Amino acid sequence: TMAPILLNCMGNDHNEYIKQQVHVKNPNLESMEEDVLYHLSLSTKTHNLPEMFGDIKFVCVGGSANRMKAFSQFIHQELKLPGNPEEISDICEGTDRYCMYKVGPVLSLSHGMGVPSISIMLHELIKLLYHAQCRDVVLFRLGTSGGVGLAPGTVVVTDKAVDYSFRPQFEQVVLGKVITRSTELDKGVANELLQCSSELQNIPTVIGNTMCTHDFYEGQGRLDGALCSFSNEEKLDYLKRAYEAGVRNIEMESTVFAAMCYACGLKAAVVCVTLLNRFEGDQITSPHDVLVEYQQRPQVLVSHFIKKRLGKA
Ligand code: R2B
Ligand code: URA
Repeated sequence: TMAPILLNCMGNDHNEYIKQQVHVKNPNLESMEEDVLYHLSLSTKTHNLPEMFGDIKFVCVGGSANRMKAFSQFIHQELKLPGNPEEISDICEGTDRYCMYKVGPVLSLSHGMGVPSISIMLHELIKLLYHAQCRDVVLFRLGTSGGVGLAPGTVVVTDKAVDYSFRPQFEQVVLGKVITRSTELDKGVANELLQCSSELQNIPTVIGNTMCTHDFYEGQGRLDGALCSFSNEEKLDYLKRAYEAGVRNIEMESTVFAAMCYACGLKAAVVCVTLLNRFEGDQITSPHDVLVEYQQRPQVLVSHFIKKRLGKA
C-alpha cells in the first residue's frame, strides 16, 4: 500500500517541477544548433545563459529604458545588495532596441511602446529564460495608463487584460489567418499585490480590467490626435461601455504580455499607474514631478512584493 502513495507523491513532485519550468511552445527550437536573440544582442553560443541568468525569479518589464534602469537601481537599494547601484550595466548594450539590467534574482527590461515592440522582446526573453533553465519565475509589467473613472495616480492591478471589444483575448495574424489566445493572468499574484498595497502608504490600488489598444490617440478614443473620426459623445459612450465591462485603465501591451506568458506557463501580473482620468480629458497635463512620482508607484508596489517573497520586508 506504500508504493502507490510514494509513486503518487513522486508524480506530483515531478508535475510541480515541470510546471515551474519556463516552457517554449515551439519544437523547432530543439533542433537549432544556435539561437540568436537578435534584439537582445545575446546568443546561446556566445553567452552562457544558464550561468548569467539561471537564478532569476522576478522579471520586471516596462516601456521606458530609463525607467527600467531606475527600477534596477531602486530594487538594488531595496534588497540591500552589495555594490554600487550606479554601476549596474546594460546587458543588452550591443543593441539600442531594448535595455536589460540584472540585480540579484531580479531582471529589469524595457519593451518600448505597443504590442509589436513588446512581443518581439517577449519572444526573446522567454527563450532566454528557457535556455537559462530558469524555474519558478514571476513576470510583471510595470507601466503607465489612462484611467477610466479613477483618480490620477491610482495603480491598477489587472484582473483581465481585454481587447478593444472588452474580450479577454489577444488576436494575432499568423500565415494570413487570425488566431486568438487567452489573456489569463495569475489571480494569486494579483491578490498578493493588492495585499501589498494595503501595507504601504500612498499607493492607492484597485484590481480591474485593463484594455489594450494598438494606438494612443484614436485607438484609445482621444479627441486630440492628428486625426479624429468621432464625436465627444461617441468617445464618452465608448469609455462608459468600457467602464461597465470592468475596464479601469487603458494601455498598449497588456493583452500580448498576458497571452504569451500564459501560453508559456509563466505567472504574470500587470501593474500600471493611471496618469489621468479619461472621463475628464485626453491630454496629460500634470507637472513633470507629479508624473515621475506616479510612475514610481508600480515600482514601489512590486518591490514590496519581491521583498516579501524573499523574506526581506
Ligand atoms: C502606456 O504608455 C505608453 C503610451 O504613452 C504605452 O506604452 C503604454 O502602454
Ligand atoms: N498610456 C496609455 O497608453 N494611455 C494613456 O492614456 C496614458 C498612458
